[in-house]
Amino acid sequence: MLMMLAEYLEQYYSAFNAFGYQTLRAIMGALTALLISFVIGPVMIRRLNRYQIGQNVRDDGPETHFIKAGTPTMGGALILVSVTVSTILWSDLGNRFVWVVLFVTLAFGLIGFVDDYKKLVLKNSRGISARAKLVSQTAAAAIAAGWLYSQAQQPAVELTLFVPFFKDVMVPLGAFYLLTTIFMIVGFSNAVNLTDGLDGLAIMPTVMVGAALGIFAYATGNVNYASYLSIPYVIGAGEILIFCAALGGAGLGFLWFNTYPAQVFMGDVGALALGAALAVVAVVVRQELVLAIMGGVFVMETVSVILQVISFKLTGKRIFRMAPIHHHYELKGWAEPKVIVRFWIITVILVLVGLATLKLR
Ligand code: 57M
Repeated sequence: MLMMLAEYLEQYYSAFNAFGYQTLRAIMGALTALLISFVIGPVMIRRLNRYQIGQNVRDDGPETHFIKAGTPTMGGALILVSVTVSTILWSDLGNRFVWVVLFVTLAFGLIGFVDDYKKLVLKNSRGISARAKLVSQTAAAAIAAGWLYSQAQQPAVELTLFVPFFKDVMVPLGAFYLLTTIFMIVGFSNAVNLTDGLDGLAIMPTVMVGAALGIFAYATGNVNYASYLSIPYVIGAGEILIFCAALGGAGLGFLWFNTYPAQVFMGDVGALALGAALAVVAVVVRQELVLAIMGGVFVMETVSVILQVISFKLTGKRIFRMAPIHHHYELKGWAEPKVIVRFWIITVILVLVGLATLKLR
C-alpha cells in the first residue's frame, strides 16, 4: 500500500524510489510487524488475563506443565494482526501471490480461533472435532491450491516439484499438484500445532524457516539470481519476501512474550496459521522438499507421534516416554529451556542445510 504512495511521491522527490526495492520494504515490514507486536502485546495479554482466557493444562502431561495453567492463550492473534497489517502496508498489493499467502494464513488462523474460542471461552474442552478441523483445513488449502493451479503463468515451472541437491531432477506434477499442495499446507499446519508444546518451541523455528524461505522467494523472483543459482524462476515470487520478513518480525515480537517462562501461548489461532503460512510460501517458491528439511523439527515431532501411535496400537508398547518428542526429553529430566534451545539449534543446522541447496546443485 505504501509502495503506491511512494510511487506517487517519487515524481516530487526521487528518494522515494527506494521503496520500490523489495529488500528495503522487507526490512520495513519486519520492523513494522515487530513494533506492532511490542505495542499491542502487553495490551492483549492484559485483556486475555482480565477475561480469563487462560490455558487448561491436561493432567496426564508432564508435571512441570501444571503451573502453566491459566497462562493467557490465543496470543497467535497478535502474530496474525502484525503480519497482516505489515504485509498490506509494505507489499505490492497487485502481486498475484501476496493475497493467496495472506488468505491461507488468515483462513487457518480462523479455524484455530474457532477451536480456541470453543475451548477457552465457551469452556467446551474438546473444541471443534478433529474431523471438522481436518475438513475445514482441507477446504481452505484446496481453495488456495486450485487458485494457484489455475493462475500458473509458467506451468512447466510452477507445477513442477524440484528436488534439492539435484538440479536436473524435477517431477512435473500436473493435476497431482493440487494433492501435494493440500497435503503440504494441511500437514505443516498440524505439524507446527503438535510442536507448540513448550515456551518458544514453535515460534523460533517458524521465524528461522520463514526467514530462509524469504531468501528463496527473493532469489526465485529474480531472473538473474534464479538462473545463476539454477533454481526455478517464478515471476512475482520475490514479493513474498516482504510477507516472510513480516512473519519474522511478528514472530520475534511474539517470542518476546512467549519465551520461557511464557506470559502468553499462541493457541491454535497461531499454530495452525503459522504452519500453513510456511507451507504455502514453500509451494509458491517451489521448495516443498527444502521446507521439509528446514522444518525438520516440525517433521520430527509429527513422526514421533505417528510412530508412538503405531507402536502402541501394534505392540501395546510406547517408543517414547511421551509423544510429541519434546515431552519425551522433558520426562527424561531435561529442563524445559534445554529442550527448547536444543531444538532451536537443530533448526539452525537444518536451515543452513536448506540454504546450502541454493548452491549445491
Ligand atoms: C496441541 N497443545 C499443547 C497452547 C498452544 C495426537 C496427539 C499427539 C495430539 C497432541 C495434541 O493435542 N497436540 C496439539 C498441543 C498445549 O498448548 C496449547 O495448545 C496450543 C497449540 N495448539 O499454543 O495453547 C500445552 O503445551 C504447553 N505449552 C507450553 N508453552 C507454549 O508456548 O508450555 C504450549 C505452548 C499447554 C502447555 O502445557 O497446556 C499440549 O501439549 O497439550 N497431544 C499431546 O501432545 C499429548 N500427547 C499424547 O497424548 N501422547 C500419547 C499419544 C497420543 C501419542 C503418547 O505419547 O502416548 C500430550 N500433551 C499434554 N498432555 N499436554 C500428553 C499429555
